[in-house]
Amino acid sequence: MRKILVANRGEIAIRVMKTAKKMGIKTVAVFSEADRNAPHVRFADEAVCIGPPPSNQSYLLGDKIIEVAKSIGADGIHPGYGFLSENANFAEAVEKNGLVFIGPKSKAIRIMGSKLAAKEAVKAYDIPMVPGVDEAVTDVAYAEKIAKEIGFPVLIKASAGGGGKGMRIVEDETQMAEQMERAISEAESAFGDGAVFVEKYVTSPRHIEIQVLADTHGNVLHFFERECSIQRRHQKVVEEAPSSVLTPEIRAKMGEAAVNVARSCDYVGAGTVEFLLDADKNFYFLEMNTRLQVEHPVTEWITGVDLVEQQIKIARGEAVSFKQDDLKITGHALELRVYAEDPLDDFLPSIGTLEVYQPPQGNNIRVDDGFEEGMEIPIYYDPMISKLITYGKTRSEAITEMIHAIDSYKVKGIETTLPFGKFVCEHEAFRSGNFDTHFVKNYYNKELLEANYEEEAMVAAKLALQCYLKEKTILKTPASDY
Ligand code: MV4
Repeated sequence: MRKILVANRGEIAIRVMKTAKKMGIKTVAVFSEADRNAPHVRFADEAVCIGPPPSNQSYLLGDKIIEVAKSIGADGIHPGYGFLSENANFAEAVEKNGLVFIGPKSKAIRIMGSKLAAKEAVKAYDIPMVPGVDEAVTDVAYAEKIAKEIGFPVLIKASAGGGGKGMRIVEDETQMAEQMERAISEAESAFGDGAVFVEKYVTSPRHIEIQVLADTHGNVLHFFERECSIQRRHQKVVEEAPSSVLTPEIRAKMGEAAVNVARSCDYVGAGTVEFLLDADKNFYFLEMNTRLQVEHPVTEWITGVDLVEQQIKIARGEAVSFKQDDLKITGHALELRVYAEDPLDDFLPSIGTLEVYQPPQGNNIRVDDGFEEGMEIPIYYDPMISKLITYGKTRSEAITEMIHAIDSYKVKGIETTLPFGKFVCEHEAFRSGNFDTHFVKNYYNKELLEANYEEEAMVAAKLALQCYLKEKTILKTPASDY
């Protein structure tokens, strides 16, 4: 593979190109008119404009991107995450045009894109799943019967769903008919597929996912877990590896289950298997994400493996050169997603120009970003401006490092979720590891953040006063006192 086109923008486009360059592979960026001056465009060896700012007129135009790739002589396409990354038709079209899709085969994307198909595929393996039905349900009476068997509360989920869309909690049987109707119509309008199913609702789960890598020679390895329970309205905020609650035994069992999920769909490349962990540490398979995930850097840091490099090698047909037993967890890594959102104003998008933008630096800090000082944040895309990743020998060291990194991250011109990240890192429930997916809802409100600001303002005022008093005594020396 001599030249890779990256069908994405922002931090992930740069992240992929960095590894391609390291491997001596040429890079091609595609960009919308809004991104003409974006860093990912300048970072690439070549760049091609593919259309107007809205993603459905640029970054989502699969056929156009394939045409660009062919005309510029690229042999592979890396989709990053989001956009076309989990579009089975795109993956198929790339291959049909004689190019390599740096990701799984379209078959695996299709199976895992449907939760019901995924459940069906993993049946041949012994994978723990939440009690419930594994077929589409349309009949309210049948749904009620199932719910009574497994016990309320239950959750209605859309088969084609993702990111919490099309999910409905049902507390008791009086709500079943109404919630079924809503879930089905929501699923139909959001995904064009009204298939829903019913599961026992796990009330206080942790969201733990396992990174896997599968090559075309039958090797499937796992790279341990990422803990992603700290999320707000299905948007992850802080991720870490390893999880503070897994024992080596559970970790090994989850890893083995994840490898089997990958085998069940003949997976190739990097993928992530999502699990719920209940309060008694039982784990259940939820779904598989058939892409490189936003939070992959925490796994890279604790394992020392460049996952993009592995993706490219696998796409070239190479076998993964190490064995499961070669992989070890070393230290602890945290990732904070920095969004252009105002945590004091219900996380509304904060639009504007990055008048000051100075990310922190240090041995235990990694910042993956796609912005520079002076740039405007385009309104057309995801509001994530960067990922702040820190490392420590222990979890506590990684947290301390994160707080320092947040403090030295200078951003002016827009509001960001950096102060919110600090709030999480300073919170007792986070520090003790005693939290679940309800952390933000249970513990966060803007008054607490405002109190933090006031405290900081007080410390700053006291320091200023100390300085002033000290200087005053210096100024009182006889020479200047006339
Ligand atoms: C669940 C659940 C509780 N019980 N399934 C949310 C998105 C999708 N990936 C699955 N999700 C959930 N499925 C059962 N049977 C709770 C969630 C859930 C959740 C999962 C992971 C991370 C954050 C979450 C926030 C709310 C609900």
